Amino acid sequence: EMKLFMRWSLNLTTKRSQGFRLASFLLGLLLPLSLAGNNGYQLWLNYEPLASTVQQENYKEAVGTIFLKNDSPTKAVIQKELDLALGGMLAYKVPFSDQINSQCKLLIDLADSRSVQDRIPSPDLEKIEAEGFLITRAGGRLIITAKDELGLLYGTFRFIQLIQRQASLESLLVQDHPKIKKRILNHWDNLDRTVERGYAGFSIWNWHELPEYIDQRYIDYARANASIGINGTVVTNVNANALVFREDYLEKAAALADAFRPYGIKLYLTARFSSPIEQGGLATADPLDPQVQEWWNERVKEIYALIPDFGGFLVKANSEGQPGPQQYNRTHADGANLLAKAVAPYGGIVMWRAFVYSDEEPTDRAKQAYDEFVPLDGKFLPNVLIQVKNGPIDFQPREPIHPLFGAMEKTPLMMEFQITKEYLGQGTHLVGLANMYEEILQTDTYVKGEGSTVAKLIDGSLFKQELTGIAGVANIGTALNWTGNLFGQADWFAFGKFAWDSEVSARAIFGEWSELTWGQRPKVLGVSQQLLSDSYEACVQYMTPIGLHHIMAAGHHYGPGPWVSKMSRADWTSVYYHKAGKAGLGFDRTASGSNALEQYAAPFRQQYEQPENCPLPFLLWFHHVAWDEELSTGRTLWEELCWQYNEGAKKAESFLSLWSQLKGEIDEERFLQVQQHLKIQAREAKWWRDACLSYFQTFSEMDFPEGYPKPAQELEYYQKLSHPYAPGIRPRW
Ligand code: GCW
Repeated sequence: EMKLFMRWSLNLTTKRSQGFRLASFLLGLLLPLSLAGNNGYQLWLNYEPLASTVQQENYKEAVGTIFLKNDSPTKAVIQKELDLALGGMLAYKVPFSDQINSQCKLLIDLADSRSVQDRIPSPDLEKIEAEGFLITRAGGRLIITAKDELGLLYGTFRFIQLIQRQASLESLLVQDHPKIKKRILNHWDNLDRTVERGYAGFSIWNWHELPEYIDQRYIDYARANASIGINGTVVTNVNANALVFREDYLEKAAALADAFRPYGIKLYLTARFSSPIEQGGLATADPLDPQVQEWWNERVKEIYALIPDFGGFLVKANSEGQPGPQQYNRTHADGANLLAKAVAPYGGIVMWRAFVYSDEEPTDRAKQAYDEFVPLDGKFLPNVLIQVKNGPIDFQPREPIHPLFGAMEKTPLMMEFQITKEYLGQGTHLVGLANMYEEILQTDTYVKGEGSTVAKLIDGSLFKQELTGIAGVANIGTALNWTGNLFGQADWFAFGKFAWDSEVSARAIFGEWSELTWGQRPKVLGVSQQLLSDSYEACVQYMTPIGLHHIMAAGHHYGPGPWVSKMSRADWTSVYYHKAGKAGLGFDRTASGSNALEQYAAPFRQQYEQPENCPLPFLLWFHHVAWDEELSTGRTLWEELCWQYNEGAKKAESFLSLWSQLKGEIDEERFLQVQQHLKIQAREAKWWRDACLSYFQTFSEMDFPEGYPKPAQELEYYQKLSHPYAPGIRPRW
């Protein structure tokens, strides 16, 4: 009911009247927006002057003097942000007042204050939720109110965004709140400033100069995150370093936490499970050992003395060589509860990752996390969340949902998405990830009947869970524009939007990001949105169509490597996953194969069980299919593979021409950033196509169908390419 009301009121209020649109369009022609330099540093907080002075005047009048009692750090940043935003967009040095006078047209105050209670009926105020806000009009004034300061900050950012998008402020009514409690970025940042799977330069955390030197980046990072509702950050890599628990490093972490606090962003750290040995000099890290427990309790006490609102720990244990409780014959629950117990008195949480698989285990890697964790359901303390990657393997371009979603009714599961594009073109490809997030979130697990979507599981509504969370592995670095690839900003933005509301649509996000980033330029908006909407599918097509997965080059994961067959463990090779042979291609995960499918609910299973009915995007994920088998498209598997790879490569090419139309329409700097990357993307898409088709052809032994270009080089050429310094891997690898 609430939702309906919200949707309706948003529609009503952000819709611009025809006249208003026409006027701004005409004015836009007369006064072209400044095409001055813009390196992308401002992100979507792009407060460049509005094109029309008439509009500027209208907004100035609507705002007047702002009533705001600047009596807390968060209110101080609210004032600062408004000053910056309105100063930029309206060229207006906005006056603030801590008394309501006749000039005050915008009131910003908490819902329990007189100023608000006198003006808004209490039933309306009661409906406001934690961290949520109400923007409304009463007695000729605009009011932004909330039950907590964070809600006020979020409401203010929303208000600023309405002006950025040039929405009408008449009859304004927006009521909103986040549906997920812990909305967290995960930085895979090492203390030496390298970033694992980072493609945007080095880590923005300058540990060496902390705690004294507070880089403006930390503040701008906090602003950007708060503007989309992110309320937590794990600043260290899950492949963790125990050094962070040394006193000097904790002081550095505390300085970051201080910088983030006014923006409502809590700091979290990764906990290396063997820290009691490495930092504490103990002989063991056994979770049931009293000395080990004591060591953690002491660390936690020390941390909270420095960071009173410390969020808690994120842990990768017994996974890819990381230490963990299983070394001591203890379970993941024993490990998680050790830390959970330590932080519980302070309100902290533990996010324990389910990304585990063992090379000693003969079963399909896709099944292992489920096998490991489902028996532990009910054994975790209430402040533990299990953090689960969206799919069962590892952030592949496309994966079905992880079978753990819906399988642990007594344990809150957190979604882990990757924002950095380790397997989706890394720094150079434009891929609108919101489509992938949406696909995953809207997938039905069927565990409580039809409509049991992942979105509903994650926001706690499916199993009526109180503690809810979502994490995104950040794509942020020291690059001038933060994300290296400028459109990577849209992925960061999208993550925040889904974290706020897991039911939002990718389409809406693309529109919103584009408007906030480029301003009201219809042609630019059209191109930006089209690129964002079409690029995910294109990338899947030129990398891993029809359900292929894990066929990238080894180690750095840059580029194709379907031939990878010799690694220290079989489940790191490509051949383990595609199983190409003379008979066909694909991984049989039905009852005749690994039966990974059995881990899903029956109605889910039924969709994929029969190769004839299995949706094409997941065919080779679940089935081994003969090369000459005719598919639902009327093409044989081999023809379909050729078709998909060529489609993808063609689309990548078309992205470049589409974008090139914008020359002169936006600032040269951002235009070139995007154009140059799109050139690389188009070339790399062909590389993927040619390398993969040449390789698979050695098994299909079939000719390329009529009309497709032959690979530019022999297979051997692609196999020999080497990129020893491709970014994103830790030096010690
Ligand atoms: O995607 C893989 C990456 C590793 C990463 C691991 C994980 C942090 O290749 O670099 O390690 O997943 O998620 O733990």
